[in-house]
Amino acid sequence: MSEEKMVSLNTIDDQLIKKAADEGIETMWDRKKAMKAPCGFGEKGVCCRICGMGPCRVSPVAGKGAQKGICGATADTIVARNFARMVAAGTASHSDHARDIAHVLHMASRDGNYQVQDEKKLIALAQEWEVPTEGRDIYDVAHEVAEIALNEFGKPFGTLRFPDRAPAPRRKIWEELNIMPRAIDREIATIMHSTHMGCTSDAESLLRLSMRTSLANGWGGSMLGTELSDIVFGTSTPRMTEANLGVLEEKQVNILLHGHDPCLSEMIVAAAQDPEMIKLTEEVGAEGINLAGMCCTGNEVTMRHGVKIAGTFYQQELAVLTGAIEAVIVDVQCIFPSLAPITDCYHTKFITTSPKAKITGATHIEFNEEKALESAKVIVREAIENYKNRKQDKVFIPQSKAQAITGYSNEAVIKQLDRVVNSNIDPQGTVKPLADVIKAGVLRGAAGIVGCNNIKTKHEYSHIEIMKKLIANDVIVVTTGCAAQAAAKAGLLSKDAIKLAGKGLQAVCELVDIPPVIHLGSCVDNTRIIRLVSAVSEHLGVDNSDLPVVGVAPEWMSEKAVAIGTYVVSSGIDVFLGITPPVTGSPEFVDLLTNKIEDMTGAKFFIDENPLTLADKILERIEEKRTKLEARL
Ligand code: SF4
Ligand code: WCC
Ligand code: FE2
Repeated sequence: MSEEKMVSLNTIDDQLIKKAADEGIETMWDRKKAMKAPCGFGEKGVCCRICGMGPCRVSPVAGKGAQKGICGATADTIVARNFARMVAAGTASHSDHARDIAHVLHMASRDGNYQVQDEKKLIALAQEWEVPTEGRDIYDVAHEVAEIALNEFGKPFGTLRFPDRAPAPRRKIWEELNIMPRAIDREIATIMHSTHMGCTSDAESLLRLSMRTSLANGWGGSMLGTELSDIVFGTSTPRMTEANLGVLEEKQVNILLHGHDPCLSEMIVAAAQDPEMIKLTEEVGAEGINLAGMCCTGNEVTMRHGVKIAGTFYQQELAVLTGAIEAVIVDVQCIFPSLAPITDCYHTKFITTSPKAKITGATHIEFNEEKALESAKVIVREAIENYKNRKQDKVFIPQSKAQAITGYSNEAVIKQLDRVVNSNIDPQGTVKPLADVIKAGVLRGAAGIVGCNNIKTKHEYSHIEIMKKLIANDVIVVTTGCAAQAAAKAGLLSKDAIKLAGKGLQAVCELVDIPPVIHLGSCVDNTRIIRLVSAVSEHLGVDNSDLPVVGVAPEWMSEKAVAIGTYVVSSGIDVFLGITPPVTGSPEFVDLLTNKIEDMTGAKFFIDENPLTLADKILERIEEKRTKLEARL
């Protein structure tokens, strides 16, 4: 197959798609074909279904069809409302995930399934929130911190706590724009209210509401997700792993962990090491239990345990097509409902575990946090017992995998940086070395490349092309989500990739002993990126928008990504999108996102579906920001 025709960068994917065709199994590519051309109205964001008088589809091109909805809403209103609702949904998803982790911290106990793994981080957070720690049992502190965290969702008065962590100039901007986020749930509810029929019609107001809600995600729900996960499950340290479908094992029980919530996957990791489970594995004649992760659950467990990465979002069906998976265990988010019919074609069990994500045709075994390990063992047992049903003639495990280093928390990054600190002169434990090399121009800048896969592009082509181009031009890359897994599969998370970097980045990687593309975790962990950027800004005494740093979502698809992009821009960092969001029906809203928002936040969105020219624009913008920074320092 010629390279352009391949669905992804990986030839193995095309082999598996062919296997699907041979076996008469439908995949997302078949459904994409059946979908034909997407609806032009939906694509431009000008379809409104908000009230029962609709749906109203307005024509973005003047003179052709209806210009206004029945209530008089214009294309600008409809586009802005739809965008705001995407931000609300994304914020809800990340934040509700964090809420579950807060509950788990609240139930943590010394002899329970969930314990405090990072006491230092807990104490630091307790002190930040003025919770007494002296002479107290660590679990009392944990429970009080968890309660405060839970109150961040619905407190009736005041604003959120974490925005206090942002650099002072940034907080001032948020205050002036009146976008300092209040309680997390409140911001989501306000958007749902304001976008109800007959409320806000002004596009700029809708954007400001979206910004405030997105900040309740980035400096609220998501940040809680990261912080509390580190406290309960441990703050990650670098570890070696492998990535791509070749990590599946022919003679072991393969369990695919897919979704987002580490409360479940942490327990599955523990259950898989349980002597009772190991014994059962021997009884069924398997040589062991092989866990493999996908999407953010995959990121969470690879960060903390080095669990291998099976693949990214778009490979979820392909993983099943290997015929070698005993169970796909899912929690929430980014799970295709098609996994039910596709697993039916094999012996694979598809097990849903969350009441928030029940899927027709799946086996639902509800995960009970109160009896977490027991619950996880029931699920793992299902997988082990299913090993005997594997149909050898249907198995095809592609022999493709790459080495990767995962698990860089900000703490781990700073520890690496300490290697180059002369402790006679400078204190350890700061971002100074990073700020110094950016200031000096050894590194031209930094990019956070994050987000999903999207069938609208050749999978992973954009991620990898952009990453390669940036590192070759001395821009260090940090990555999360499925972009991180794409990088892992392409070998960019290994030190072997240092040779692909420019001279400056090469020198930094050698000295600090890191790969040129650094895995910072799951999608909620994008908050690690904004904190790292903020730490560098504070160190240099500037605002985030003065730094030569960018966010990039080359292949985004989820509403969560829209919320992330909006909080990143609201945090003063430009965002480059490789997929056009459904906003083009409103030239006014496009102008707000790609131009006017810069007057408000110092950053804006760039949209370009060609990864090569998108990468050029990123480099250009980084140089522009450098000039601005040099003038300031
Ligand atoms: Fe149509 Fe207005 Fe109702 Fe939307 S809110 S469906 S534009 S009448
Ligand atoms: Ni985050 Fe995107 Fe992956 Fe899902 S797991 S597909 S939101 S990047
Ligand atoms: Fe995710």
